[in-house]
Amino acid sequence: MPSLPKVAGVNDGEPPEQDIKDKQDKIREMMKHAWDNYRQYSFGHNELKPVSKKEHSSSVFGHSQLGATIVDSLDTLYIMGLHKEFKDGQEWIEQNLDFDVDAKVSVFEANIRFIGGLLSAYYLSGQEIFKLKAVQLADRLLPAFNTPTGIPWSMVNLTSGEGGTHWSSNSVLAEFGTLHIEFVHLTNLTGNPVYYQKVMHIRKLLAKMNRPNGLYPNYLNPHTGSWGLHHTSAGCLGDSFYEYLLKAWLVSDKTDTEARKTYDDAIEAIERHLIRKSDGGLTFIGEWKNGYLQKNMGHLTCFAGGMFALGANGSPDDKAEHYLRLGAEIARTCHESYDRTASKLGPEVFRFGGGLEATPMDRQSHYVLRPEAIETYWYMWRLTHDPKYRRWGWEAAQAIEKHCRVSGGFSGVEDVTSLRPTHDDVQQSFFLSETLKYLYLLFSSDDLMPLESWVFNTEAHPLPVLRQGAVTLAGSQPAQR
Ligand code: DMJ
Repeated sequence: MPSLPKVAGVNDGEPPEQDIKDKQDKIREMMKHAWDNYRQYSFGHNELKPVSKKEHSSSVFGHSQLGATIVDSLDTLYIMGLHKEFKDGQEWIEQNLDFDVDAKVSVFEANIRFIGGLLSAYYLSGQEIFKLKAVQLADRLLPAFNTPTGIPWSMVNLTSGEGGTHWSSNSVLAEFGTLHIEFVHLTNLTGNPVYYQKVMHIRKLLAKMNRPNGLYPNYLNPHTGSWGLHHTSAGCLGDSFYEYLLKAWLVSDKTDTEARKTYDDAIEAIERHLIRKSDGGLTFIGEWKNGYLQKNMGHLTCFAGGMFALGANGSPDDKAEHYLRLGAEIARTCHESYDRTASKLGPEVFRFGGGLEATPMDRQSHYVLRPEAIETYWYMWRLTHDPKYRRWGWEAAQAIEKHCRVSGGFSGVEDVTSLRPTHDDVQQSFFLSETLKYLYLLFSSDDLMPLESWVFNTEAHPLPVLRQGAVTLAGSQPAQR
């Protein structure tokens, strides 16, 4: 891995070991506070309302009660050594988790939170129940792929198998493009080729399609197989599609070179059309709409700093240094989006141009406990050991503690520009699965979940690298349609 040039004073002055340990302990305590309150007020429901102290669920889970926070939290609890809490979660799953519910759920969310969470808990703990439940759920998602193109519906009813989309007739790139690493693992674990065939079919279909300006639009019609609006994003609606191209290569022990090539081509086009430098020198990733670049960057897009850095090693034409630097620049921009607000929390969307520099966008100044900036700090820390990433992560942790902590858990806030922001009364399950896990790992040594051995899915659930690729996949062919 290439290293960034050292700037005097930047890589010096790392805090003593005890200080790092204290920070890690503090993050574990935050996890316990989030979990204990969920346990007390909402156990078995999907999420918690930490101010009202009662259950919460969002439309992505349909009208189900599937314990999303339990499944999303298991591996974080395990990694943090919170074994009693892990056991409690495991018992709930053994006794209550039943996917035979008449509810239309998001295929993407079911995959990244539930299948990812269960597989990760299985690999960490070795408990068969998690594998069993992951396979049960995957089999209930399979009817979503019964479309004329094989591009899955966004939503599927877990009992009837009836499919549907969220709001238009299209499926979403970041949704049908974020199934690969979990599905490859499912085939590898079960020997059943069907999961692998489904995701390889999506890949093959995309490879045949025309890409306007080399870009992948965010919407694809699962009936006709044509693109919807020519909007491209490395954030909302696009993000984890790109992430999973890279991670498909990583999880295959770098044998899936087709995935790597597709990733390299995709980010080359993203860089050409979507990435710019602001007047003040901040590198940002905008949104491409019908040939125009909108100079807005979403909090979701902040994950891309980590992705560029993670993909640096193995990039073509000796561009490793370039991508590591690009990752560092995105990390800096996202840090600025936090640092320039009164609360020191980052807004949902921030703007550039016309004198604006990472300025919260109107009506988009909320913070919903998202992980992406911290995720990028963690990857940058692991890949460069520049102590500023630990500093930035700690700043974010302190701001979360100050503005989001309530007696009943942690809540998102309505306006990061306020010194006393109003709470939105939702403790998102990804706060426990991602935000706190990445913070904890930021203050751990590199041998806890080493990047050479684990690939984190887009919900921060670690899956092991399949050494020499997926051996049981050798005879698998793309699905016949
Ligand atoms: C998570 O559910 C996943 O990271 C997903 O890919 C997009 N964003 C949320 C958290 O912000």
